[in-house]
Amino acid sequence: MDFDSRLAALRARQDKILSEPNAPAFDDGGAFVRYERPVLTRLHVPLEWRYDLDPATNPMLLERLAVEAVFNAGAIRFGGKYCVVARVEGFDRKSFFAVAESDNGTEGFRFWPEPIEMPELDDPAVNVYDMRLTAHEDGWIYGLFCVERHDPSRPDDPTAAVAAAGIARTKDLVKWERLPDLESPGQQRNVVLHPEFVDGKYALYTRPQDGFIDAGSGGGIGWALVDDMTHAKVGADQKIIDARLYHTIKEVKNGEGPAPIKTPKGWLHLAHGVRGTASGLRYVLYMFVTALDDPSRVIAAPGGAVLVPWGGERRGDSANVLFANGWIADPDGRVLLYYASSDIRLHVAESSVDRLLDWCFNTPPDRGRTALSVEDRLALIRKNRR
Ligand code: M1P
Repeated sequence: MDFDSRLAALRARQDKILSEPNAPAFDDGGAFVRYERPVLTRLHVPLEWRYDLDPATNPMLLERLAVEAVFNAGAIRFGGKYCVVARVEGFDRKSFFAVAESDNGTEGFRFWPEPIEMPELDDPAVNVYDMRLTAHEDGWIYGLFCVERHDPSRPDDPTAAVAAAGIARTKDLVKWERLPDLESPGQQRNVVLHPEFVDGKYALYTRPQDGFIDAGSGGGIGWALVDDMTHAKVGADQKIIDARLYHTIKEVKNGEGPAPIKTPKGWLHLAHGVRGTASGLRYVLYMFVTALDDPSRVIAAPGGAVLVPWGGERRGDSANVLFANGWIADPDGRVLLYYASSDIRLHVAESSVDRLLDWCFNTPPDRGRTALSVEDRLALIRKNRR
């Protein structure tokens, strides 16, 4: 195939993908309704980002900077559009951030012309990913994300990494002011900024961890107040507000998803829980609600997951993973959740604040033992048989 025919074929395939409609699928769980197609994949990434389109320097039109995955996206309503800041990962394993927008939030996502140029610190990160966006009441949009570096204490081990929380802020999603990384006594990932001041301070959901992958003694989702986001610092006294627990969906680790949504009945949270299986770690999504007068106090903790990887979602770069760090609540109460499957593609699922509150307050909690779980199920069956 010559250059022009190959380019025409690539453009035709991408135009088709970008214009495909998306529709809700039937979902027997009902808390969220998944949409049929992913909203972003590697094939949505503009050709200009991947190919040298000059026939003189790339006569065979080979892909020069291939992209493997588009996933784990922060989300925000901005300029009348539904915007996500996606994690885009090249074949070189380096991730970067890129904004894509849609008119209705469920289809037609298109990347802005260029990826985000995130300023570096004096100690540059080797990789950055999983941005949580928070429109804070101080007027800034904050992006908190994982920064990964080679572990300086183990220079001879090429697999040794350390994770910290990177912090940047913006007014337009284009120009970002990079702030110092969160100072923390241990490693951190999945750090999220609460959208309001609490006792006059910034409030962070944290995820203390001993190792790069292992939470170790890190007990779960933590909480800490911070005076100043331009020099954010947490101590070892982060309060664990949602603990890891034996024989639950969050036995190995957990982490806050997007910034919580404020509702009349409390702050709605979405998080991921991880357990070990014979085929590796399994990531599912779960929810909880915290009090309006104290966002660190859990007032509803439905048992189990709200979404688990199923069907084709199980296939990807890291199989059996659902991960979410972005959602958008519309003024009419509609909630769009942007969740990624198996570290490779981004999907959308729809719900509403009322539906999620119903699910959170009326799903029985995990009472910790199989006998109690049978008790709950029998109560349900017998109520239905009356
Ligand atoms: O591969 C699954 C996820 O693993 C990490 O998340 P966590 O530390 O919460 O387990 C992150 O690398 C995340 O990006 C990835 O999706």
